[in-house]
Amino acid sequence: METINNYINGELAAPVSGTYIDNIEPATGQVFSLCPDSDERDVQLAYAAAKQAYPKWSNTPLEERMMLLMRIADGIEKRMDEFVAAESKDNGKPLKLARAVDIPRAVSNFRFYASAIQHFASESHHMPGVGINYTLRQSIGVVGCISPWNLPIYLFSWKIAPALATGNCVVAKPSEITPYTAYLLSQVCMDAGLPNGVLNIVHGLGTKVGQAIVEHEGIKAISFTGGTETGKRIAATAAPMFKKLSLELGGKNPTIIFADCDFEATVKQIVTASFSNQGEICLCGSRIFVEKSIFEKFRDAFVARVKKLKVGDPNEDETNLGAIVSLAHKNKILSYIHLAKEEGGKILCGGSEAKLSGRCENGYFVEPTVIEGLDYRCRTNQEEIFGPVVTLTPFENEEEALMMANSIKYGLSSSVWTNDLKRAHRVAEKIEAGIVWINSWLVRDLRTPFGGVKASGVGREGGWEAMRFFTEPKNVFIKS
Ligand code: TXE
Repeated sequence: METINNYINGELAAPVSGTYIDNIEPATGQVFSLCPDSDERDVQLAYAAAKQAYPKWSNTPLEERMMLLMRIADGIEKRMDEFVAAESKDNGKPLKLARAVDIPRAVSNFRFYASAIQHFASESHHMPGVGINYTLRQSIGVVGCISPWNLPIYLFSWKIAPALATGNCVVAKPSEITPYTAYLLSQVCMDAGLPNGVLNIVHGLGTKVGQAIVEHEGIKAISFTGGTETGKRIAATAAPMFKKLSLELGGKNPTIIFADCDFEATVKQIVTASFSNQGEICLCGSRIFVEKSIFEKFRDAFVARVKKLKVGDPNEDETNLGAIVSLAHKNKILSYIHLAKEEGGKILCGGSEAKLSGRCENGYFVEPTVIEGLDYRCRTNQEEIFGPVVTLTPFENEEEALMMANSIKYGLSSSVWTNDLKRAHRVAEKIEAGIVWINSWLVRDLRTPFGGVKASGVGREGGWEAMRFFTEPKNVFIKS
């Protein structure tokens, strides 16, 4: 069985404890590799290596940093098949999704920030007759990057790439549930010639490794993506230590469909927006609000399409939904379907786990589930399920749609479907979310700010936002 190792000071290393956690393939329920069960001792080694590497790395010419990040991107691309297979095996997502989305986006994360550092500018403010202020944007030092299991290498690289580009050294922790592609990344970094200690990857549990990173006095900034409860815990630890924090947390995103939408195209895209990656994307739309005049027509067309989705072996081409990431998460999703029934919801399709045969007979699969008849205030409609479960709710008019959409503690993303341009702008302005897609979903422009409001987090990733997060502004005034 393959054993994953930490990547510390440029080398692969066993955890100090010598113990490992089973890494399970969710499609089969079988252990396929072992993940280090690291602890604060490994974090300390990683920190020491990062601290030592920092003076040189932060003074490395931008062009050299750029070349190294480009080489990492090339290295992932060269091993595309391996990354795709590992991402799918670790997470349960269809192989074709990992090939179309996760791995290409990880490659472009490195390329984007490699190029961005060449163009990152800082401001100057002239005070006529008095002097000039200019702002230095300097790297922070050693920073921590902690990422989740739903888009493993894609989100991991989205943090690491801007942190390294801006001259920081990194102690990073991928999710213990999906560690494999981060392990492949450490091999790619070694091949690319990334100097020792610049990036360190410590595998293990959130409560041990994650907590140790957050608590470490020398780690000055934390970029985290994961659950809202974990985010709260991290903030409670890091805020009194005055660490810089970027928290990308959960979502319960509204999809608002007006009667004047392009009906067929909308139905098709909403199926994708609801069930991609088994609904395990923080940006998936899980509360679908439909204008009353087309509610029945939409419901029937939507459910007919959802019923055609195939839950299957992630390795098969015709599979639309693969496995749920873990047994615990599958049980959590099923418990919410149970709750929806108790709350008076009517299951229009799905509603239980999917039983597969052969290789996947012990895997964790859930049918895509559509529920109607629930009050927008009930728990099913207010709490993050993070699986292939959506609710349908009719609305009378724009005001009601907005009221229901905003009636929630989360505010990550949203989508609005209409051909009325004025209404699209109006609704986009009033919706309480960090991202609004109009007649589209999951379109990514790496230059734009990404993140949520309310319980969906603080801070932004993407583009210049991430470059600003990973640098400290220092104003210098020169008297004229
Ligand atoms: O995530 P965790 P979990 C949501 C989703 C899911 C719920 C819980 O609703 O059901 O969160 O998922 C590390 N200090 N999202 O429990 O625990 C952990 O090891 C520092 C939304 O699996 O938040 C992992 O690397 N780190 C989300 C990372 O945090 C800690 C994606 C995320 O795991 C830690 C995933 C601690 N005390 C789940 N405890 C999104 N926004 O995309 C854990 N970790």
